[in-house]
Amino acid sequence: MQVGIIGLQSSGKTTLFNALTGQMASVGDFASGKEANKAMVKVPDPRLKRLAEIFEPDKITHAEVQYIDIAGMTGGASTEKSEAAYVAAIRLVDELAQVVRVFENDSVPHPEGSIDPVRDIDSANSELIFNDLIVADNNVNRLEKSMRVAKSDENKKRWELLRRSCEALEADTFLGDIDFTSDELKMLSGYGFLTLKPQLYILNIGESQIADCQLPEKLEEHLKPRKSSAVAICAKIAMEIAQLDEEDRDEFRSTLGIKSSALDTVITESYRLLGQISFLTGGEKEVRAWTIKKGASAQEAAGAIHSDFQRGFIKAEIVSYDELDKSGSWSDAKKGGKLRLEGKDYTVKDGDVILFRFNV
Ligand SMILES: Nc1nc2c(ncn2[C@@H]2O[C@H](COP(=O)(O)OP(=O)(O)OP(=O)(O)O)[C@@H](O)[C@H]2O)c(=O)[nH]1
Ligand SMILES: [Mg+2]
Repeated sequence: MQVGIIGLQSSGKTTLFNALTGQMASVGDFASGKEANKAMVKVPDPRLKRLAEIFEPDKITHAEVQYIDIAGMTGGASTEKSEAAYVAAIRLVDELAQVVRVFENDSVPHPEGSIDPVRDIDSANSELIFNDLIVADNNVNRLEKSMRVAKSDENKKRWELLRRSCEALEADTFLGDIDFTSDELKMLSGYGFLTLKPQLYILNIGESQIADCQLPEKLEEHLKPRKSSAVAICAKIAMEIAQLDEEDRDEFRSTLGIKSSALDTVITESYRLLGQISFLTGGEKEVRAWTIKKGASAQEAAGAIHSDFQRGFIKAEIVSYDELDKSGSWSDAKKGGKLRLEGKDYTVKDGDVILFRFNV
């Protein structure tokens, strides 16, 4: 899973990137046109630690998320080249995290001269809409050309769908706000539309706002489209905490009244927005968390591990994490009747610990 960190100039993107990844990419200097910062992050999951006590494996493998800090959305200060590279990079991600400046800091000038989160969200979102409109419009034109030579039902359907998308975008509507059918979504999936991606707004609040962060009502109502949600984080403090030794982090957080780490907050919300859940596997070799779409079947979950598991799927032995935790071992869970045998159509739940039986 890839999350692209976007937002206006000096909103705190790189600071947030460092907070999430523990890296020390340089912040503060105008970074437009530079290479994107990229890092893989282990998804925190306390269940793995407990599973390791139970299975005593050689290694523990966390699910991973890649964060990409993409410089370039600058409200006018970018070059055409950096703009193109920027858009190409964000078309590939699964989800957008838009950093919105709420913090006041006189030594960091705001490109528009004042702090106004609603205006900034509007401005960043219009860039997304504008870029999608170009793509939709170009493809409408291309289809019209090819339909002059050969008319096909498929092309006609596609043309109508893209026309409808253009109209929506022209009316400032995110494509994610339109009730497309699953067939239509499939047809649209190849274009990398930015406004179709789930978006997490990260309100970058100041140090003095941590304890009592009331988001302005206007902002709440503004947090659309539907496939979006928002969290408030002080990126600067979160970055400082991420640089501390692990054992000091919790203490520092509780002194400041911060409930959970920036990474926990962002990842939990990212998973929820994307409709992702984790299932777990355990054995002598490895204890591991895997990411799948909510609603995935046991057979699809098997495919997340290996295509052989999916093809040769026979059945899945499943115990919920909570039951396994209580039982203390796989065999005790079995003795206690907590182990279930499920077929390929079983819908996997978050925290299911699964042993796949397969035959290839
Ligand atoms: N006071 C305060 N300053 C912050 C906060 N977050 C970021 N800053 C400061 O704002 C400046 C810009 O932060 P960056 O993380 O470089 O912002 P950016 O969005 O990556 O900027 P560009 O890549 O240049 O577009 C830095 O000096 C940060 O220290 C915050 O929560 N509070
Ligand atoms: Mg930056």
